[in-house]
Order: sequence, then structure tokens, then C-alpha cells
Amino acid sequence: MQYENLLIAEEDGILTLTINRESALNALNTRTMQELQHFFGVDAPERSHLKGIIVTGAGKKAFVAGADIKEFLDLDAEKGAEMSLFGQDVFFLIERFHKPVIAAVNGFALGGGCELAMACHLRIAGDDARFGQPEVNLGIIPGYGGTQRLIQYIGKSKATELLMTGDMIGAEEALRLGLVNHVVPPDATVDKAKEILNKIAKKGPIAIQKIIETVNAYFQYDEDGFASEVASFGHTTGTDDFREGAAAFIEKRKAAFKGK
Ligand code: CO8
Repeated sequence: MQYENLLIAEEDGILTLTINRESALNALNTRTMQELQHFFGVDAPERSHLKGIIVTGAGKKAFVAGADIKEFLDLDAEKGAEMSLFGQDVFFLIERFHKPVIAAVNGFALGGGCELAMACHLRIAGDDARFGQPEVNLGIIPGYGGTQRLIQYIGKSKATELLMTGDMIGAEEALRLGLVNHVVPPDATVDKAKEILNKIAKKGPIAIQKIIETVNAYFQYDEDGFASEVASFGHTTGTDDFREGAAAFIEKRKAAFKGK
């Protein structure tokens, strides 16, 4: 597959994957999600020599500002559920990848961007990073695993608050809550990720693979929770509120929700 929206650079066994849609703050459109699916499902597994993968976003302003809202206007309940299921499956490929995957996060990691960072095994945040699940502002809920993984990382109480308010948190709060592993100056995120990958590369590779599998097994993959997210995401994409929320974002105005 020819990648249009992913940049791939490999050096010393470490592959850096950059989401490259800077003018849209690296928003995950369908094409980018398909490319991620191909990369983690087909391309990366063939690169058996890799120490690990770093996922980052182009430019200084954003890691990824979410799913591409400009593609949302066509969604209905059925298509919404399909897209959610597809996105969950793509992010499962990342979470279940047998080599370490580290997110290097600068700037905004919102919605699908926060979900992408959470699907990686570790997260290094620049001190300018901002995390959040602002989907409620659009009248929908997270659809790429965010309702489940946010709870796994920071606990039910704070996760519920962030999911309900759509509030953003900064890097230091994300560190305090356990959402990120390290906070470093913004231009040092990739280097810090490389340092960790080089350290892990000295350990037994089978042991690392088994760590990934057993850490994932701890959560027993509460598929019911993920399935509930798909159903609820689809439900919200079938509402008038969602159409109003997406239109308001694109028209750069406040949404007037009617609860319908
Ligand atoms: N989608 C599409 N375009 C985007 C997105 C996005 N998520 N975020 C930013 N952009 C675009 C803007 O429209 C703008 O484009 P243009 O110049 O053509 O108007 C450009 O990027 C720059 O953005 P802003 O001008 O808005 O920059 P600001 O500095 O003023 O604001 C923010 C930065 C705060 C990050 C703001 O852009 C913002 O709020 N973005 C949206 C954040 C958001 O709501 N994210 C969640 C999206 S929903 C989601 O991710 C659901 C995941 C599950 C999906 C399941 C299946 C579909």
C-alpha cells in the first residue's frame, strides 16, 4: 500500500510512524485509519528486525486532534457503528502488536488522538501536550476504545468526569493520573521514546512479547464494554444532536443541542 498520510522512517531498528495531516491537526480520516490498519496488520509484522515503533504526529501543534469531523456529516447510526468497530479493530492491532509501541505526544491528543495514544503500550508527553475526549461537545461518545481504555489508565471516577465534561488535561496532570509515562520538553519526546526502546531491546524479546500479552490479558478484554461502546457510538451518530454538533464545529459556532 502506498501511504498518503503516514510517514515511515527507520533508524537503528526503531521505526517512527508519523501521522502526516498537519493542516487538519493530523485528524484521523478514513484513509489514515486504513493506512494504520495496513501498517500494523501487514507491514510492521513483516519487519521482524524492529526493536519497536514510535507513533507521533506531524508538526508541533498536535499529535492527533481526533477523528476527522469533516467526514462525519454523512454518518448515520449504522455507518457510525461500523466505523467505530473498524477503528476499535485497528487500535487492537496496535495494542496487541508483539513489539513495544510508544506514543510520542506533542500538543493536542483529543478524541481519536487520545484513543490512539492509549492504544500504544507507553506514552511520552511533551510538556505542551493536552489530552481529552471532547466527543460530548459533538453530541457523541468516543468510538475507538476510549470509554474503556481511559478507565483502565486513570480509573472510573476521573475517567467518567473527563468523558462527561470533555475537559482537556495538561501533561503534568496526565502524568499524575497515570495516563502518560513521562513528561519531557516538547522536542525530546521521540528521543525519550528511543531511549526506552533501546533499553527494552536488550531484554529477551519473547519475554517482552509475553509481557504485552499478559498485561492485555489482565483486562480480559472486556469485549462487552467495547461492544457497548460500538452500540452507543452508533446510537449517538443517529441523533439530530450529532448532526448539529458536527455542523457547529465545521461552521465554527457553538452547538445548540435539543436532546433528539
Ligand atoms: N477533524 C477535522 N478537522 C480538524 C479537527 C478534527 N478533529 N481538529 C482540527 N481540525 C482542523 C480545523 O477544522 C482547522 O481546519 P481549517 O483551517 O480548514 O478551518 C485546522 O484543523 C486547525 O484547527 P483550529 O483552527 O480549530 O485550531 P485551534 O488552535 O483554534 O483549535 C483544537 C485546536 C482545540 C484542537 C480544535 O481544532 C478542536 O477542537 N478540534 C476538534 C477536537 C475534537 O473534537 N476531537 C474529537 C473528534 S471526534 C472523535 O475523535 C471520535 C473518535 C471516534 C470516531 C468513531 C468513528 C467515526
